[in-house]
Amino acid sequence: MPTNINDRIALPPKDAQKSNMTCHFCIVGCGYHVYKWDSNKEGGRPASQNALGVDFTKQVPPLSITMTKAMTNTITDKSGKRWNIMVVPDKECVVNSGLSSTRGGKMALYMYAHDGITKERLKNPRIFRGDLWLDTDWDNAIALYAGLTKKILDNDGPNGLFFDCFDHGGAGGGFENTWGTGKLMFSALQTQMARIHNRPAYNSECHATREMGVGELNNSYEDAQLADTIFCTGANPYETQSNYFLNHWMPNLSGATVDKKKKWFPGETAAAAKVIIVDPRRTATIAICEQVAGKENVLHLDIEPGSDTALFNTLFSYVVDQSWHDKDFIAKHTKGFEDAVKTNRMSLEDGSKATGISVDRLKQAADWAYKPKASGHRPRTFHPYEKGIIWGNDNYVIQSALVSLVLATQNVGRRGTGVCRLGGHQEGYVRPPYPGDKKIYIDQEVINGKGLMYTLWGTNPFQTTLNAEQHRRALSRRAKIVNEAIAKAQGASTEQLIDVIYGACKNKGGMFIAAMNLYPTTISEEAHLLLPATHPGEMNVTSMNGERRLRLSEKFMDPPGTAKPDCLIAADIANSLKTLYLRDNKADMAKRFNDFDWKSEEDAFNDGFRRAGRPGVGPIDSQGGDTGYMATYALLRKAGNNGVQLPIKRIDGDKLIGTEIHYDDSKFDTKDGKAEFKPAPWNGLPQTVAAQKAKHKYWINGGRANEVWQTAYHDQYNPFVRDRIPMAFIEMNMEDARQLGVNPGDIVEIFNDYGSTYAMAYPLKSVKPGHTFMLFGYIKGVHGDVVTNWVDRNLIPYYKGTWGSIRRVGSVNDYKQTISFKDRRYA
Ligand SMILES: Nc1nc2c(c(=O)[nH]1)N[C@H]1C(S)=C(S)[C@@H](COP(=O)(O)OP(=O)(O)OC[C@H]3O[C@@H](n4cnc5c(=O)[nH]c(N)nc54)[C@H](O)[C@@H]3O)O[C@H]1N2
Ligand SMILES: Nc1nc2c(c(=O)[nH]1)N[C@H]1C(S)=C(S)[C@@H](COP(=O)(O)OP(=O)(O)OC[C@H]3O[C@@H](n4cnc5c(=O)[nH]c(N)nc54)[C@H](O)[C@@H]3O)O[C@H]1N2
Ligand code: SF4
Ligand SMILES: [Mo]
Repeated sequence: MPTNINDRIALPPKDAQKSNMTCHFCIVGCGYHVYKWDSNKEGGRPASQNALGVDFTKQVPPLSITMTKAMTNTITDKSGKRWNIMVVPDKECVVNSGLSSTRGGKMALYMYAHDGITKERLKNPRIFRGDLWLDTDWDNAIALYAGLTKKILDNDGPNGLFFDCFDHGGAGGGFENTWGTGKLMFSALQTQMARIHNRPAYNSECHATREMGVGELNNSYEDAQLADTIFCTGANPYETQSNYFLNHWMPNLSGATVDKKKKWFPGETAAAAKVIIVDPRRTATIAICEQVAGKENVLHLDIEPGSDTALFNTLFSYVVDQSWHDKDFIAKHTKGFEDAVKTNRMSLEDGSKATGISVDRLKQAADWAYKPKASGHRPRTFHPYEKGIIWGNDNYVIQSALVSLVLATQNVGRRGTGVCRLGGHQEGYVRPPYPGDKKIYIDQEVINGKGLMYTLWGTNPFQTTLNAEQHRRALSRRAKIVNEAIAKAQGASTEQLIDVIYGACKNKGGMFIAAMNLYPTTISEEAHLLLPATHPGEMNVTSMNGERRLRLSEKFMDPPGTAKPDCLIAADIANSLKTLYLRDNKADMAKRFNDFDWKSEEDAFNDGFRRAGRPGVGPIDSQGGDTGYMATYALLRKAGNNGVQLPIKRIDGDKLIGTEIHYDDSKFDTKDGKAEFKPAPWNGLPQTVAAQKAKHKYWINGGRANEVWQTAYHDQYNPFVRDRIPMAFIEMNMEDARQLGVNPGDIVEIFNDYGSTYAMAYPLKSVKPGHTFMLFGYIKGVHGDVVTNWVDRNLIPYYKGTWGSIRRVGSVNDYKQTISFKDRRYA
């Protein structure tokens, strides 16, 4: 009998297996160790008797080790053998130095256990036979998927095949999985009808900055420890990039890294960092900064929603007027400065009017960030940003304004500076080029009845897209047409079923929906085929974090049932299509599906990351270009949780040597190496959004909360999260709530011309009148339902910008009794 330990945490014995795992939730990519051992055994308390090497016979000093029940689990392998696992943060990892977070600390709990909270994981392919989900095997499922794909490809061409696919590789990222899916979509099927998991087209989150020659991940986490000022825009890093904030910003704000800074800045004066946070709402991050750095070192610029461009332009103009810009750098290494000075010009008074920030505070921000120091040196100001401006009021123009300000003050390429995305999830982009030359608004195509088959690969647009209600309803209508047809096809062979489905899609406006996922999720309400995927721990997977740190997370357990790595699912589909085309004697078509003969995810890694290379870096060969080919699984295993920062420069013995910071040679990613200023005119709110604002009283801001990971695909089964957040909460102003007759825990409807949704009211003192903040992407209550369909010129949405009306719907007694309505901003 396995020991079922509930009164204590079982310690790993000395001989427990140990492997490395990069946290598969946020971008930060904290290093963890996985211990795995026979569940009949337990390590002893003396240091000599447990694999952690910690002496538990005495009280362990405070904060010397983080270990909770959620960091443990008992799993069962394919043979029925039970194992205990423990997933604990790695002290030696430079990213997190032993810290965990409320998300990463739950990794063990979120590994598959047939009797655990993950028991709903997909174990086998499932097919929806008109009104019921039924299990099937891979041969049957792939025959249907590949057969229907071929029929569409042959009759309608590749653009009948729609994809909504991750660009990071699924949970934990994965160069293996982006490559597998990308090779299938782009070089094999050659469809242009693809969008990315978080936006309605195949495009970039950073068009402007890339065009300006400044890639978005250009420094190291250590630079946040070295900066004089951190100027953070549209992000809430305590809740969304937790250990980057705690392990790298905090020590600088508290003054702990001052001595280290002196080493970096000979002759320069150095003090604890100041921090400027640009966010219309007061966040937990701001509250914590004030505690650690003192209020006098924190400047919260609570700008009017969507007025970031005006702020950056005002600061830019003021800096130039004060002659604080770096004339030498501008002359030698940039172009377009004069144009930007003209177009972006904004006086302090106009800036103050547009942003709602007083002239004094605007000047104070400029002083902190750009005024030369007493020692005569230019301050080192780090400009991190994330979804508040990426999903802000015109992504392209905001980034143009921000990076122009950064270039004028040379706050990139020097240690302690950088203008960087804080990031979302782990990254793992490697794909053949997108086969189209224009961007296509896929959601609109779906709504307009285009396309015949839609594959949702590791995404959930039901909860996360813009204009989500209309999109969901269109999919639902179209899926039901297929259901009706399938239900009537009693006893049909796979070939016959393909004809039936094709007919329903082609002639009746139906759409066949397939999804590769870990769980059934809310997508299963409308999908027809579900294919079970694996996540880190169940496969080997490589990813990089927000400082381009590449690591290998090692497989240590079996996946549930017959679940497969996404890259191998892609290979199954491609190989099946190849066989079908060979059978048809279409050698030219069959050829497109060549080179998917991968036996393992390592083959996909070698084919993609190592051989084909990363876009923008060029083909990988030993002659130069990128040197990613050096990164073998074997070397990455050796490199452990500290991995290597891309791009790799060389190998010393068996050590991969990487790159800490970009542009330290002032050579930027443009043809002539000069960074390019971009004009960024301030235009106010887009028409579509302004129209909602004119009609509806409340700004419906949306975003994340510390304890919830994305669409809550794991969290929804965890009482720790679900009991606290049974449905999406909406923070609102106390007085607004009073006027609406709304009490904490009441259900409210939020609505505008685009849709309507429900949320649980969460009135707070710290929320401004007329403002709200709703948890995004949740299982119950979808913020995207009231997000407009507006996109910028590159089809980037403005998720953060929508206005709506609110009315009280009712109240749920349970919520009132069991949920705390305290402010998450540390008081
Ligand atoms: N706990 C947790 N962490 C996560 C995630 C998660 O689901 N849960 N998801 C990960 C992913 S994929 C991502 S992309 C990141 C996102 O990370 P963040 O961007 O930090 O998170 P958000 O909460 O989406 O938005 C940040 C802030 O933008 C502000 N904002 C809204 N409008 C404006 C505006 O007009 N101007 C400015 N300056 N700010 C504005 C909001 O008030 C909000 O505080 O988080 C990652 N980390
Ligand atoms: N209103 C509003 N909408 C937003 C945003 C916002 O701020 N506001 N933010 C946007 C952003 S930044 C993001 S990142 C998106 C997130 O939107 P999505 O990417 O759609 O959401 P996720 O929950 O990250 O993951 C999607 C699905 O992948 C599955 N999954 C997890 N790991 C794997 C894997 O390894 N393989 C496979 N096949 N499946 C896997 C999960 O079960 C889940 O169903 O939402 C976007 N939408
Ligand atoms: S900060 Fe991010 S990467 Fe680190 S443990 Fe938390 S969720 Fe994981
Ligand atoms: Mo994201």
